[in-house]
Amino acid sequence: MGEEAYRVVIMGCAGSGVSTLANYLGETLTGVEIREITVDIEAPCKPVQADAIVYVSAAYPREEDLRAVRGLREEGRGGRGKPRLLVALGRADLLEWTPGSPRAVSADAARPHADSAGLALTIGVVPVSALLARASRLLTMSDMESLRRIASLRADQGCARLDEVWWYSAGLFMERAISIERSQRERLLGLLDLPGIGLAVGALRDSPEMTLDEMGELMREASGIAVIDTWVRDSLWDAAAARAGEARISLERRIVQEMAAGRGRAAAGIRLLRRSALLGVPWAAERLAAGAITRSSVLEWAAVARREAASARTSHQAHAALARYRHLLAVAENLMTDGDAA
Ligand SMILES: Nc1nc2c(ncn2[C@@H]2O[C@H](COP(=O)(O)OP(=O)(O)OP(=O)(O)O)[C@@H](O)[C@H]2O)c(=O)[nH]1
Ligand SMILES: [Mg+2]
Repeated sequence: MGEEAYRVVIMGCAGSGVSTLANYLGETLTGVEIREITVDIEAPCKPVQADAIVYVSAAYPREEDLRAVRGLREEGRGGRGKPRLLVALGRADLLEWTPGSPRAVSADAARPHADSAGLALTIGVVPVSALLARASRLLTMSDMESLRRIASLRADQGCARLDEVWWYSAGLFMERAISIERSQRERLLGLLDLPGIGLAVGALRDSPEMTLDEMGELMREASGIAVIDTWVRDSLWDAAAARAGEARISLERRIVQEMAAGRGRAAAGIRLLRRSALLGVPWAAERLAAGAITRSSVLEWAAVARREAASARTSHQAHAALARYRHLLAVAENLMTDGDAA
């Protein structure tokens, strides 16, 4: 098939949370190249080749952030094959966090910060905590055990507040949270940071029966990552649809040439055209769902795409969803001819 890999670029100034988001995407997307770019304070950014770019901004965008986002948008005006851009406000869990109010730990709570960053950058900004998004997948039973142990400390005394002195710094947590092993203190800080630990402990004090899956769900919800997940997948679908369109055009050209060379070769050409339905979806259809790809699963995805097109809020979204719909119908037709693919 000779397809180039799909590429998602994560960009931002040093320390803004680029690697954590890139790691999350690397762990959740297969068959996609994830590339990190650190914005140089001195030099202007070079053009970026990607199917999608997530720019990670600081809460108070710096001159470098403004320059980089402006540059990416100007590049995006360059017509065909333009990369799409989403701006995220990274490390959102830290923004509204105070030790006594664990409930405020969520990307949603950081929305006003994202809005004011968006005003400075003149583009919509999505608050996200890539750390909590990763944690939602990486937490283990023994992490839950440690969190339960911390939660049970004050709950035993009938006091479900989070005013222990260790909530004030990672150093204090390392020094004072001695009800769990030192290595576990270190692991929890790396995995959740203090706001995330506070959120988990608060949740366990409210619901001691909470399961690991439920904790993962809570972290995912608090992380605000769903917006980025959906946006990146939509961008990759758009890229897949665009590549399928291009592949189809070049195949049609070949078929015309073959037909001109003799009718006997036309049938082979038609087979090639049918196969072209699959050319543009090496990433999407095969990897979106676990398990076998059958005609009925492809038709189900097509129905979802059609519904998305009908409820799209922008013409771009509607166009992308329709492209997916047509594409999946073509894939289903191919499966009908060749039998269900395993
Ligand atoms: N609380 C919290 N910490 C985060 C989050 N994302 C990253 N961090 C922490 O912030 C620090 C920097 O994060 P990185 O993801 O390494 O950021 P980066 O932009 O790649 O940084 P450099 O490669 O050093 O320029 C690390 O200590 C991360 O654990 C987040 O969403 N929440
Ligand atoms: Mg990094």
